[in-house]
Parts: sequence; C-alpha cells; structure tokens
Amino acid sequence: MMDGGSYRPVPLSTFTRRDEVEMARRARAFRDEMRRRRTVRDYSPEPVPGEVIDACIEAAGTAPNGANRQPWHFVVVGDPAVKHRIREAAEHEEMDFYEHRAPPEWLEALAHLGTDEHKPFLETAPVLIAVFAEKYELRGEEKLKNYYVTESVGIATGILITALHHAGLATLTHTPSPMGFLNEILDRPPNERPFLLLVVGYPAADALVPDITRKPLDRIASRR
Ligand code: IYR
Repeated sequence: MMDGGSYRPVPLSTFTRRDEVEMARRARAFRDEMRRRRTVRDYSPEPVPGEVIDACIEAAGTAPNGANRQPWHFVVVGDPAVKHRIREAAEHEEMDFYEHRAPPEWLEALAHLGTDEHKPFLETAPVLIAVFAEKYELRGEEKLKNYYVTESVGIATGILITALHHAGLATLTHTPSPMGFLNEILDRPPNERPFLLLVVGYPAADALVPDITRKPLDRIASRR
C-alpha cells in the first residue's frame, strides 16, 4: 500500500511451514554460513557480476521498514574515476578523524583492527555501494515524512551484507565521517542522508583479517 488509503489485505501466500528437524537444520546451516563472513579490507580488482549485485540489492529492499516507505537508496559505483573521488574525500575526512577528532579511547578501541586513514580498498575493490537513508520523500513540492528511517535502513543494510556474503562476495562496512561528500559526488538530493559505504568484491589472495572472536550465545542473549 504505497499510496495510503484503506486497509485491503490479501492472504499470506509466501510462508513455508517446516517441521522442527528441518528448521533446526536450516538455522544451524545459516548460522554456520554467517560465521564464515568476515569484514575484508584487502580486495582483488577482479570485477563482480552486476546481476549478483542487483539481486542482493533487491533482497535488501525486502527489509521491514517504517510505514512501508522503503526509505533507502543504493548507488552502485563501479566507475574508477568516481571511486577515486570517493577515496580522496573519505581519506581527507579520515585523516582528520585519526589525527584530531578521534578521542584516545576510540583509537585504542580500534587498534586491534589495524585501521587507519588510508583507504586503498575504495579504489581496488570493483564495486562500492553507497547506502542512503531518505529522511523524507519528495512528492513534487510536498515533503512526506518517513518513519524509523535509521532502523529501516540499518535492517536493509544488514540484509544486503548477508545477501552479498551468501552469494560469495566479501564486504567492508565503511563509515567515513562526516560523509556529506557522497551526496555531492553521487549527485543525490538533500532528502537523502548517506548512511554508509559498502565495499564489495573478492578478497585479495593474500588478504589478512584481524584475529577476532564472536561473543558466545550466553553473553549476547538471555531468557526470562
Ligand atoms: N570510520 C573510521 C574509523 C572506524 C571506526 C570504527 I567504530 C570501526 O569499527 C572501524 C573504523 C574508518 O573507517 O577507518
């Protein structure tokens, strides 16, 4: 119901009921697949299939969201000249972050990840996906407010990262701050706020990742 009006529901026709053994098997298999996801910072320049990217964005577009406004926009960047401009702008902001803005406590929290202001992956990786959050919708002259925009776009981005991993691609969730430069470089309107920049590609053959672990179930969940 993109255009308001009255509630005219249709039967739920897409739900698949499974037996418990099958559910448990699928849940574990999916968990194990997700455990193989790692944030990758070293990329191969090898191109990735555009249809894979498109299908993953379509998956992201299924995210639950406020009032079904679907307040997101994804810009797929493959043009080396545009990637170059993004890298320059991101490194400029990051330099300021790492050298001036970041409090010592934050730099300490990042130390084990080996990140710094150099972002070569913004040019090496074949694809960047800039995710924008639509604060409001422009219907002609009219501004239509969107709801739960951050939650909605966060969930969509999570699905996008999951879909890309599931398809066989690596990602890096990059959050240059501030990232207003993305509006300018990618020519996006003022109702869209840059949410984050996803780096997408195949890992370099010699890619290294930080030696991290994930919190076990009993530390991330509880029952009452
Ligand atoms: N945006 C910076 C810093 C950074 C912050 C966090 I929190 C990270 O988990 C990783 C990096 C950068 O991209 O380097």
